[in-house]
Amino acid sequence: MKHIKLGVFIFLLSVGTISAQVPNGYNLWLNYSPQPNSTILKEYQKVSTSVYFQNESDVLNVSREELKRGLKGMLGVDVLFSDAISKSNTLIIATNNNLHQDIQNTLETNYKSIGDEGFIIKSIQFKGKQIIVISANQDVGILYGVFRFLRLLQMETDLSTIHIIDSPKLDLRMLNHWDNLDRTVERGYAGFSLWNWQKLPDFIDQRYIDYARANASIGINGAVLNNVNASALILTPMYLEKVAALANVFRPYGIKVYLTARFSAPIEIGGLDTADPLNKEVQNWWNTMANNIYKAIPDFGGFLVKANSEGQPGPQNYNRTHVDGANMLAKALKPHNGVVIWRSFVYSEHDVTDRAKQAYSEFVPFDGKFMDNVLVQSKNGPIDFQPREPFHPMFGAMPNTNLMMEFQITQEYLGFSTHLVFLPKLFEEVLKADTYAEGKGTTVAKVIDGSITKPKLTGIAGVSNIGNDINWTGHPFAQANWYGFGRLAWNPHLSSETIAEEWLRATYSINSKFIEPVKNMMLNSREAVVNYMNPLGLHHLFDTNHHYGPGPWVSNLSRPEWNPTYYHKADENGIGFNRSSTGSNAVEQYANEVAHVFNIVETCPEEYLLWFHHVPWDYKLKNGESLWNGLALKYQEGVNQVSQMITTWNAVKPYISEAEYKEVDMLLNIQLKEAKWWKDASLLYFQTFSKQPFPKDIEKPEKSLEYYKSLKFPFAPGIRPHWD
Ligand code: GCW
Repeated sequence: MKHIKLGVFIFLLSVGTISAQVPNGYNLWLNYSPQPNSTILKEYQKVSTSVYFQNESDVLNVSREELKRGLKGMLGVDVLFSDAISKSNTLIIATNNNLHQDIQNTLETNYKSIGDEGFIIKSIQFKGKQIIVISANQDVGILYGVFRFLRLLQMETDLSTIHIIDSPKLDLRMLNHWDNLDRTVERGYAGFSLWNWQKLPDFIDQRYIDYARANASIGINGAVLNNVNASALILTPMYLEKVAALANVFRPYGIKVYLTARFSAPIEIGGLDTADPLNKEVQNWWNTMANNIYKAIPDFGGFLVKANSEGQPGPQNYNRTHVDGANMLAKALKPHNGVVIWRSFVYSEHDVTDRAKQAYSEFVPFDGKFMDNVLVQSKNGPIDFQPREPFHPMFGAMPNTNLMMEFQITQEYLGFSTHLVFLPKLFEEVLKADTYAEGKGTTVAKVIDGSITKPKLTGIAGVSNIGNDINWTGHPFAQANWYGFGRLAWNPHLSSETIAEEWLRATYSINSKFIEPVKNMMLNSREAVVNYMNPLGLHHLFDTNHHYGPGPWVSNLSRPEWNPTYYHKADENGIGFNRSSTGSNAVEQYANEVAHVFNIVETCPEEYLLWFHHVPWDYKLKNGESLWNGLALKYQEGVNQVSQMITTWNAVKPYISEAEYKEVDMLLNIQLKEAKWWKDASLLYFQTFSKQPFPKDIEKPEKSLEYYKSLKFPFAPGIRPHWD
């Protein structure tokens, strides 16, 4: 954020000047700040003296423009492009069929292994001198190769012996926008939707292009434009024309558009009186719909569907199954190579057992029944994007299905865009979890990247945290969550530490005195939010509907599983949801090795203790504390961790601008206030059951339980406001 294009967006009207002090953040991790080290600078400048860049498609054009922009920013050079490969070239960028045979031979690359989207970056000897070649099978591989090359410069990588062969591990790497047609964003905390439907298709906002650049830079190749709680109107000709305009913008960046399909659309916009998937007219209606969409958008990605979930229509309305519904749409898309992404996020108020078991119970029996252009998209955990959940037992349990991961990048349950929480830490924890489905080492990452069961299609989706705030994500550090999601979508085996380091260098500063402490702060931030909101496996204690702040006392909602009391089950004996074999037996949905560990209170990892067990208040934790004291201390630890984040941020003040410092400092102080609110409200409430005093290290609550219960937020962001 240091080297912003001043004056583009920010007018300080009151003083009539443009301030260099205002952090903008618009450029994300694509700042391309000048390289300060003169030795490195010279080295890099040498490499970019004469560049051959194959130039015959839109994809290659935007890649070339990006290279120009990056080298200008970082090295201060206007790149000299040559028309043909020649002796003078220092950098050659071309697909394999455009490379001389002798260069191909020197590259010694197995082009087959990198597929359509992979690339190679290699330093070779060519006509007696050392040059760098970026090559790929397809233009989109060049696009990704160029972005990687620019990142290598941002990371100050030594290029003299560079040899990178890389390709994405997953086929579909998608953002899911929960954006409504009125531009509100469900669970969005960074302003309104980017998509200006009213001005589309004729007005192309520069932000659409910069959005596509940012996504391409991390390898995201699909965007679902609208909310899974869908309006059928998006499928009408007027909107499809607008969608096509966005698809045209995104195409050169390797990004396909997808839409959510409301299952009842044949009734709502098609004039039919049913949406029964086995009805011929309904099937024809969807076939015609698909034909029309592909006429307007030849590379349309497909449909994402939320069906029979939280009141959305679906095949079960007609006594049909998820398979009937998904396969009907899949048949319509199949001739066009489109896919159906069918969500497994289902639960019913009529199932009295345990919400955590329902997706598995409904979907696993259908393993092998979905068409091969259907992907089943499952959330990372069995409840709903909580600060911590054990991995979803569906991972590993559907070996004959294209099973894809859904993470939430927007912080519905992790402090909105006010709290600094580095989510790649959470994503990594899930991806590294061992399902034992095919024996030890069957991590979730290996399940979704297809390396074990070899599904036809693999994928991952992140619910976007992007809005029209100048810095895109509200909190400047929330950009790291978009970035990190993309990096893990490309390679789910990456470490969160690598991602934090990359992002910090590209975004803020390459000074290690800044990076080291701030990186640690980021890496610890996820545990902090778990501690001050939902420690020891507690979950879903959020206030009703908007999910802003604590509401563990809420018990009056119409559906039992919407009430926090359903999840914590606190009483005079103890607290926690018994999902062991003596309770709901949700543990049995995991492979034996995992189930066994979760099932026994002594072996269950303490971070999942109250997820799987109802535990007495005087139960002894591993650190010797009673459950009550230990729980209280965890809440306090979370608050202390936020104080520590503030201390860290103060210490790195010399390495950033005053405005950059101030922006995050203010946010961290709100986070501290809200962390205390969570601690005080939760502990005062749980104390009514434990009936025990707080241990001595607990800071005294600032207000009474009644006060916390009385708080109301009808205009909290992320929902359509209303007075209850
Ligand atoms: O987390 C819940 C949210 C809903 C969301 C739903 C889902 C889009 O509270 O706002 O609806 O999950 O994932 O479908």
